[in-house]
Amino acid sequence: MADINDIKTAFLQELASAGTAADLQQLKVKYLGKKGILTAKLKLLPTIPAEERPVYGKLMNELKMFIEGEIEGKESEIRDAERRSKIASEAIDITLPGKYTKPGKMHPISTVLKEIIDIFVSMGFDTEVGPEVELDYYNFEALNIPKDHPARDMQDTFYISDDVILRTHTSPVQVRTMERKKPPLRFIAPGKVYRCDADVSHTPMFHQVEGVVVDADISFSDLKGVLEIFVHLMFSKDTPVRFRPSFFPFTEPSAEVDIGCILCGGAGCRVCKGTGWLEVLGAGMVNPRVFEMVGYDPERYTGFAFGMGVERITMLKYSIDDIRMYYENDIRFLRQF
Ligand code: 2NL
Repeated sequence: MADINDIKTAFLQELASAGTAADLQQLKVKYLGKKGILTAKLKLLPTIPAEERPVYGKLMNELKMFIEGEIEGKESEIRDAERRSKIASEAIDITLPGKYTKPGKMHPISTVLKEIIDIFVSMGFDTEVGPEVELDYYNFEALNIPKDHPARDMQDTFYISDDVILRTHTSPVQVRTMERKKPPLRFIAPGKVYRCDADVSHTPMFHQVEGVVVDADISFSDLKGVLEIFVHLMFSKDTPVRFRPSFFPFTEPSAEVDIGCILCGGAGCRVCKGTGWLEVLGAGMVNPRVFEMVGYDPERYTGFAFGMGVERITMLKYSIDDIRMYYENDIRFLRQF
């Protein structure tokens, strides 16, 4: 009987110092295994006097169950501790501040270009695009721009070869589209254009939107109506608009479109150079020579066309006084819009 207590005491001591699952496994083998201490004791049962056997057997059984229970209890204790330490080591501090990624922004030119396109689309215009590297024919010849015109000078145009250039306006898109499609037509041609020029008011690449409407009986009053609506949607509906006579080889008659200065309200300031007016568009009735070049009958069709610089419109809308800021990609400039 004393044996049983000794075994129990020894077991409890060893259990107390067991710290890992492996330690427990060893204990299990040592006490309960086939060659374990309890098994060895049970094997001695037949040598015990018959009257003591049931009591001894019962105590041995209780000890076995006790050891099994203790080991199981310790096992789940170790499992819990392991789980807790795993969770603790993998813990994420959700109170740490995140890494801030500055969101991107639309470039002011893109914003205004989109606004211009949206306004014309709302008036039923389609959008057409074409090549930026263009034939002299589409950029000049078909637009009735004569060989000795200053725009054709090496000083003003980027030449790739004698007859290949970087387009200086988006008009060649209109010529190409008119060659492809028959009237009635109503579309704009937005895009990049190139001129050999660089100072406070010129960059070698800039953006234009040109538009054209062709049908039987299109008149100058159609031109005035559409461009007035454009100005009122682009700036504000009480912006004054005026048409001044002008000249372009591809339109006749031609006009410059001015709006009342949006900075001084017409009183006269530095931006409008004291005139109270700002030039925002060029326009006119399509020259019959252009219709002939694209194979339209000038007796049957008339049309109006217009063109504007996106950088200039953006400059006026956001009061930007140096056009070169657009393409320096200075984040302090871009972040303002
Ligand atoms: C301006 C003036 C203009 C056009 C562009 C055009 C195109 C064809 C036929 C006739 Cl295919 N005209 N375009 C007409 C008048 C003015 O642009 O100041 N642009 C920035």
